[in-house]
Amino acid sequence: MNFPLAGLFVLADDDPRWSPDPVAQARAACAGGAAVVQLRAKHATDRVVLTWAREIRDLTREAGVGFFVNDRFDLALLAEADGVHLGQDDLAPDRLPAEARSRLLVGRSTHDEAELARAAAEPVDYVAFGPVFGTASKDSPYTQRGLEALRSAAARVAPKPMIAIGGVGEAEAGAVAAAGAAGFAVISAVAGAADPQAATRRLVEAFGCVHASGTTPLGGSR
Ligand code: 3NM
Repeated sequence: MNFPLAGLFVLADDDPRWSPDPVAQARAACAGGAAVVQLRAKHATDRVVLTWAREIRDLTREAGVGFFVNDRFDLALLAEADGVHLGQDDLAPDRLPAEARSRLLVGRSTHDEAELARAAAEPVDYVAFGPVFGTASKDSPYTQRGLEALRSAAARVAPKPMIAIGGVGEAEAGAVAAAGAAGFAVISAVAGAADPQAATRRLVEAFGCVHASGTTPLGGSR
């Protein structure tokens, strides 16, 4: 597996508000040129999540797209995902068992200065920061952080890649790239789009245009 920890991360989300299910979201993301798909399942049973994860593993592998499972290293291992994305309420990255640490890349969510400082020192491969523009897709206690906070967050965790999250759409992608994010993660901009594949492609283009003209995204591969 070789993919950048940069560019567009599409969260395949199981909230019932979305009409495509997570596997359909992931399929559209792959066809539209996403770098990474993250399965974010907050509603389904483990058994269903593992079935989705295995299907998404197959189609991301086929497309050369990275695959992360949110929150759960055990399901990530069982599905042979590339990585696990850990929120602040999940296990701390240094508590993962050795097998998970050797087989999985690790992403970490952050929302404030203290979490950024910890994440910079943690054994993680990329850091997400948000909500940059606020979000309606998650019950978040945090106010919108804004582009200046994103810029200093990216500098704070460098050389780890910074992934912006929260309210990022086609109109915001260029500004997020200009603020120094290596990539960005979305739910509603793809899951809520009339045509998720076309929306993915437009997001990739909107972000890539800025990087092509200047900054190089920090990337990782394994
Ligand atoms: N995490 P949308 S915001 C899953 O700030 C998630 O940590 C966030 O969805 C954070 O692209 C968020 O629809 C939801 O705003 C992102």
